[in-house]
Amino acid sequence: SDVQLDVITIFPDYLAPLDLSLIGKARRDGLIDLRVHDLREFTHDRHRTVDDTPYGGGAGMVMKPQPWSEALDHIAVGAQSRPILIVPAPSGQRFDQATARELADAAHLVFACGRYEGIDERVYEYADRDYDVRILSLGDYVLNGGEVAVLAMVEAIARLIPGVIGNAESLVEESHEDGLLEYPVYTKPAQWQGLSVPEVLLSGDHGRIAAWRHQQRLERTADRRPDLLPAAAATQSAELEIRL
Ligand code: 6GU
Repeated sequence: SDVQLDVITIFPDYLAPLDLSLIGKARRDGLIDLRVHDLREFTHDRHRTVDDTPYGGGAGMVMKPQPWSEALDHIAVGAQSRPILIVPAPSGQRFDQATARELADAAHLVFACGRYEGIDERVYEYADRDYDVRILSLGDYVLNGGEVAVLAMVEAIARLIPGVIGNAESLVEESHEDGLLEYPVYTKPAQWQGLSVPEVLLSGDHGRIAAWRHQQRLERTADRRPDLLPAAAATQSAELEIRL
């Protein structure tokens, strides 16, 4: 695999969790080459300025284009293939499991973390020369900057890269892979605090268990995420057609 991931940020410490757990292990094993770049290293003034006031007025500050162009050039020189530039922003297209799957197949992803009111719009046009640019949003709420969104996106993408997760089987039975939410799970003891594990799970009848779990997934999805049901139904009829 050996995928290259670069993150450009003014808060490199925000990305420290990427040293931990499965992603940290994948980096140490050489499956993922992840580098975090401090945008301020690409400034040239004494105060290492990355922002300025917006033309046309308005609230807040805008990220200056110059440090961004130099950081993007630094990463693009000698890139083995045309990288994808991901800019996390609430104004972007939705990042979902299908997006994660698509991006997990890429050889080189670069994440540009914006802060303040955003990045000077010309940076997107400039980046078009060397990058496939994607503006992506986690959902309809506002974070202070792209860093936390990058943590979520990198985790969603990296765990789909072959070798990063030991048990590849655990990937297929998950929420959002076939459009339905997961079934409820239980472990020992069978009785706890006066609460029982559903009898069917103790029956040893694998056919009944599979049917029960599928029914639970349908009920749970209808209850919590009814918006997912049309797409899930489409996936199920497509799977049925393949089997026929
Ligand atoms: Cl991807 N970035 C930021 N800054 N805020 C967000 C977001 C992304 N997704 C939802 N809110």
